[in-house]
Amino acid sequence: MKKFAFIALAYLCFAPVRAVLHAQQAPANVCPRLAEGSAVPEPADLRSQNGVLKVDLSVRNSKDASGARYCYVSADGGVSPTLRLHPGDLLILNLKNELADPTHAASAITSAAANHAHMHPAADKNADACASGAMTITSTNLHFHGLTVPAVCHQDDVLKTSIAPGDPPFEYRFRIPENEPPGLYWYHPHIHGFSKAQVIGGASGALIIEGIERANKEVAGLPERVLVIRDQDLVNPNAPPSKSEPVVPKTLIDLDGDAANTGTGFGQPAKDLSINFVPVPFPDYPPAAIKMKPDERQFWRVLNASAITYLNLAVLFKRTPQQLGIVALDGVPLNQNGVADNSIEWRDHIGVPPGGRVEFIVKGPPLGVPGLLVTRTVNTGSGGENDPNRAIATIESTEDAAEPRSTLNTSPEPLPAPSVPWLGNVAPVRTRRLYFSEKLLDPNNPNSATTFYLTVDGQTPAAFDPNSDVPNIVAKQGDVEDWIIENRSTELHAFHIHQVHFMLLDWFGTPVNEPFLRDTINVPFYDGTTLQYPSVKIRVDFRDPNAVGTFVYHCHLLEHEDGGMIGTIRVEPTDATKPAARGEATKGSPKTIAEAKKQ
Ligand SMILES: [Cu+2]
Repeated sequence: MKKFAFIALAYLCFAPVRAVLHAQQAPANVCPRLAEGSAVPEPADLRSQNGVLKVDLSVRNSKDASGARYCYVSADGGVSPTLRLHPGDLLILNLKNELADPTHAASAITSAAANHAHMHPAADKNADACASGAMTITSTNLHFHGLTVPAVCHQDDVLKTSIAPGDPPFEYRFRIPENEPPGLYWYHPHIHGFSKAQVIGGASGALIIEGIERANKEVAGLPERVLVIRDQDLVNPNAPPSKSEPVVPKTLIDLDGDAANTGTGFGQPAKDLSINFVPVPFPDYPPAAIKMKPDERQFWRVLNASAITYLNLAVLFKRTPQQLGIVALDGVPLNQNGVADNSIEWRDHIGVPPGGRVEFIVKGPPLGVPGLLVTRTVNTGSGGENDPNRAIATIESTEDAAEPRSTLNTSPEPLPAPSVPWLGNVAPVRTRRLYFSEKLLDPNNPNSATTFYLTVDGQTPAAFDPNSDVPNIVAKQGDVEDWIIENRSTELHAFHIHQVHFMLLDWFGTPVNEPFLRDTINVPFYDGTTLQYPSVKIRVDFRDPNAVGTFVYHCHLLEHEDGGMIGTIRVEPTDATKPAARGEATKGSPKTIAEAKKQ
């Protein structure tokens, strides 16, 4: 559904102008994309050494016929590299903003060179990116999705941190907590009102906390493959659906150009997909190509970095779905509960919401049998976007297939047992209720602009106000809380909370008590027939001292987040975790930039 465009416009108008862009045409290859049908490349890897990963990244964009492209480029030219660190490692990431306004005429897009040479108005040198709060289409910042690092500037604050084009490189500097679960995390911009534009353009990358084979020895020694699935504006928006599809109702397009859910599993998707920047466009979905040795077992780490597209992944041999052995979701091994031993969930399809990750064991097809990675359709509700069935990549079995670059350790030392009781065994101190809702500007026109709300029950629905310092929720460090999140709209939403993970207790009235953690969960849509609005119940973990501070929860469909579906929570320290008293507790996880620099 369409976001309330003038909200974003309002931020543009009120945000201080901190840089004037110099007119210069961007080179076409600023953010390279591969040809349709290409072999799926591995993202570049940047690995920590001696406990430190120091990275210089520039975020860049350019514009071509199919829209604005964004990417991160490292000092050695790697595009949107995978950052690989171990628990306890220090990340020092210098981010240079080289963005230009893509909504401007093409001539206004600046090249990286122009940014370096000309974009330093005197006022910028003193602008404090930590306090700026300026959310514009050319400002940016980073969120380290899934990591339990403090929500403070230079670490994982997204409420005030805003880096303008022309600012000197901005330093992110924090230590990965010693107890961070090994798995797949990711980084992306979180600039309110403009996250969708940047992420759908391709601004995202994977971050891996190494050592998952220490959590689950079943994956020891397996070659690993990182697959980043992104969505992007349609390359062929005017094409009719492929003739090989069943006849489907005429596609409905809402005002912002998204295809409304057809409910058939087919028809024009709202967005195209790409896999490691190999586009797989509508209507023919020419698949990218993966080669594996016959019957080889690999460990696939899949990130749904889409701005609005849900995935429901399956691997087919001929047309038969194969069993995929899920080892971790949302960066956390399934057996992180300290109960299960080498637990693996075998499924023949896996739903992954925008922002979600899934890591699984997959077996390559036997020689001569064609394999296919697909996403099945996701029913997003009558108000949601169309996410049809489509191919993503062929899996060809061949003896001469190159091995992936990385292989997990063959003889891992097991991780220590968790130091806190399993979340499912902790009594919540309270239950809160929240709900998703939407409001049409013109209630009689389903295609009119929509505002998006995520409201604490009892409060008045209001689109997120980035200038408010009053949190929607105040919680206490050390506590565990149950949250019931209801969906009063006719489309699916993906609830995500920063800094912490949660356990799914109940999904649409069915107790599930999942014995593992997530950081993003689908909340089913209201179809007008049930007596109650659909809801999920989650148990949220505020025990980690790194989660102290003010941070956000929101819908991970970035169009919705940008349109107001976001709230703030302040987790207050207990006496034992107040900064002055923390001493030993803060070791290894600095709270301030000054503290980090001392380490
Ligand atoms: Cu949503």
